[in-house]
Amino acid sequence: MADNRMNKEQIKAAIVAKLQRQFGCDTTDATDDQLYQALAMTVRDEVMERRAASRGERKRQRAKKLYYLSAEFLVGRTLHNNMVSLVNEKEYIQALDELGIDKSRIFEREPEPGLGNGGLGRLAACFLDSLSSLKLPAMGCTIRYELGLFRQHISDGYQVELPDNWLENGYVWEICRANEAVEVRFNGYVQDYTDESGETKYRLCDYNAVQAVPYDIPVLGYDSNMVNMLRTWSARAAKPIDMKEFNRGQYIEATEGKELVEIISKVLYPEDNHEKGKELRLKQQYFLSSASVQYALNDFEKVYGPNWSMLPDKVMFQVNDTHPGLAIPELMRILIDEKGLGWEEAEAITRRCFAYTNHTVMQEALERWPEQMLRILMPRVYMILEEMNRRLCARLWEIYPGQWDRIAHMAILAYNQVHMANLCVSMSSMVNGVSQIHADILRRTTFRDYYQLDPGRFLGITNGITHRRWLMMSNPGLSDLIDEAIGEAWRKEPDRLKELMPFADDAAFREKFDKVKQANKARLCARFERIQHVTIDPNTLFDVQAKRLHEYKRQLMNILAVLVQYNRIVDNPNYTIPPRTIIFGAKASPGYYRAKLIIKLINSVAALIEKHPRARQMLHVVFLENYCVSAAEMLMPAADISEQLSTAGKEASGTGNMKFMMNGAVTIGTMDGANVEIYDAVGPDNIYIFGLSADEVEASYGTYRSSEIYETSPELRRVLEQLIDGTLEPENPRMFQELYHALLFGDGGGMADPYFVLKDMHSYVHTQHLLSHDYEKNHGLWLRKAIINTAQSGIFSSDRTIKEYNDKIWHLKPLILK
Ligand code: 26W
Repeated sequence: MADNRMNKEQIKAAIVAKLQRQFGCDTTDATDDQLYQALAMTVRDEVMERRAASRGERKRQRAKKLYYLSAEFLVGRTLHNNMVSLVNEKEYIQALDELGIDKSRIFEREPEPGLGNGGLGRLAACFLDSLSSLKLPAMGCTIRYELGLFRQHISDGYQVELPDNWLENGYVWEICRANEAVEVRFNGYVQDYTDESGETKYRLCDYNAVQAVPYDIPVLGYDSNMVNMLRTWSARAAKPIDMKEFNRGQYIEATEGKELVEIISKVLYPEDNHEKGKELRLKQQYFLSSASVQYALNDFEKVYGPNWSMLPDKVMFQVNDTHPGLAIPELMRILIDEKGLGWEEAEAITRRCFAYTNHTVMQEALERWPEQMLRILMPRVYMILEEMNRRLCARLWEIYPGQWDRIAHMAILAYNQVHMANLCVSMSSMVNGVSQIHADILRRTTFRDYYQLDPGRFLGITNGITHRRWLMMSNPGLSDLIDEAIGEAWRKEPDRLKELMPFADDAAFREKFDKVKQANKARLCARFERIQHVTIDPNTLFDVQAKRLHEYKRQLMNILAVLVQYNRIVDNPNYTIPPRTIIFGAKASPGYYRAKLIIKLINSVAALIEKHPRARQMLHVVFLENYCVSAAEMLMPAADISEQLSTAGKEASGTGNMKFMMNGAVTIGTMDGANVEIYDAVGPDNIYIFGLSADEVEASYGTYRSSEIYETSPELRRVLEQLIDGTLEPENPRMFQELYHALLFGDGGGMADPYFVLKDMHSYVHTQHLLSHDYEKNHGLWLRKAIINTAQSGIFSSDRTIKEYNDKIWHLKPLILK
């Protein structure tokens, strides 16, 4: 690419100039925040210059554009990442050094936009990074939540939620595009009328209008001039405030309406994999869908005019789970009501423009809205859904006459509910799962009826992560070592990490790899010291489970296995294990009582171990507060072991597993999600697999009795009893009774231990034992495993994932840029 990036001297001059002009100060008297702002503005200037170049080119080349619609985009911090993408990171770092500025301290001043809960949102952010790096024209669309996912504080072992006011001090990376605001209409009623040509048309009357104001965040591709935008929509009252009332002295009344409207983009819902059917959430979903589709059509019309039949050749919408699924009827509505197309024509266009990704098979996460709610909130969209459903059911009736149950199961509207997954599956050109096992389950179970009708539309595209953020940026030590061994080509072609394979047997390389890991562990220890005032011994095995807290992810199994080890140590003075630090990072949804209790349990077990002089030499449990993207960036490079314990068949893919692997952690896990692909990539000697397979889980539902395990295993019985006998909380022995009960008896008619914690426990403890043994007995061989994990991680780059989406679904052409 054109070498138009700044050198060290230019960077220094630019930073000094920004400090002077923005804040009237210099490097000696600037605060850390001012230094951050000055540096960020300098980098932003470089990014925006490239933006100007790529924007014009997309239009000139009449390139097809992807809209990646997602209720969440967990982008993380941007400054350092942009330095990496500009490829003059080293010049920046040197410039900062020479100006006497501590780079890590400055990076930490950047607020992290927490616009997502977990995997789904982080995936969207990795995808945008890859789209830009591959020069594919795209726009991410989401909501500019004023409050992101809550900040987690641990107090007395309990999770406490604090607001995440990330916009409080302004956000350098966003640009308000007020001129591209659109109006989203809620409520009202539908009126039919006859147009000039005598046709019946529909319009919405007496609606409530909300302004959707876009704020764009640029996403720069690696070593390229390509910039795509992440568009975040903010809700604003259509008319600012009622001035007449204001003048009459009714100050409060005049602002009331405004607050009601602007609440739409106020807060991100913190439920992950659990749907509660809240009206405000539905409003958010339609707000995002409508604003994004309106913008896409405006943008199309500017270049191609009202040639709507061309739309599928120029515009594609990827629906990231069902949350933005109302974009489908919204496109139909605009094409029919506003652009004058007939139903058939609009439907054919719409089908070709949409594709849908499913991210979960958890029943409680499948979105269903009460029909009544849609009828009131978005009456015209509801009418369109009714007509879609009528046509769908008529077609199904032809194929399956008399099969009411099957048709109801496939319908968009059934039993007074809108079934979002059926809407997305029935109206999309392609439907994909996010790992091979997940796609199989979708075909065989979740969407079985649809699959039988039309198997060609169902795909599995295994998730990926951007190796730029998750290796190059977060693990510079390892990245440099890789360069030294195999050159730099892997940075653009991550599959070439494979060239590291011979180095797995090279003693000198192993030693250097070990040194890097050790340094990363020391870096993490320093962070714990500084932020949580916890001292960790870096010379222990770092065993990490970091992900949202959910019963199916089985953090409970992990902590109960720790308790098993504790008992063995306490019971037998000769029992030893290689010293381990077990690190948990997990946020629980604020309303998910049991998940929060598991956090408390983890902290209680941690405290119990601390009290035992010998146990604490071998086991140290620590809870990393407020797990988020920037915490993950420190955590992944420091891990020796990656815990991926989900009940087989439940984790759609997992992406944390890939980040750990890429940074040379060895996985202990079930054959679930993308663990299966990791297993295929590294081979059985370089991963620790345990537990039931997905098929075995499926087959065990009717017959599994956790109480049998309780009766036959004294060791497991003991840890279960410790949940209720005061061992953990002498003041309140009943504290964990609910967990005990759920494992042994089930709740509210449900089965006992529905996630097979006790069933898999034996296999898990045994496999941990083998792992400990391997780690201790032959460290060289352990390093070999770790290196092979990094070497085989190239296929998990999201560049590979995006290429697959593009080949099979989107068919975008890379822009040709200088
Ligand atoms: C409506 C409530 C709700 C909220 C979030 C339902 C479902 C979700 C998400 C789909 C949950 C999620 O983040 N799923 C994760 O998606 C990742 C990216 O594909 C996968 O790697 C994870 O396995 C999956 O749990």
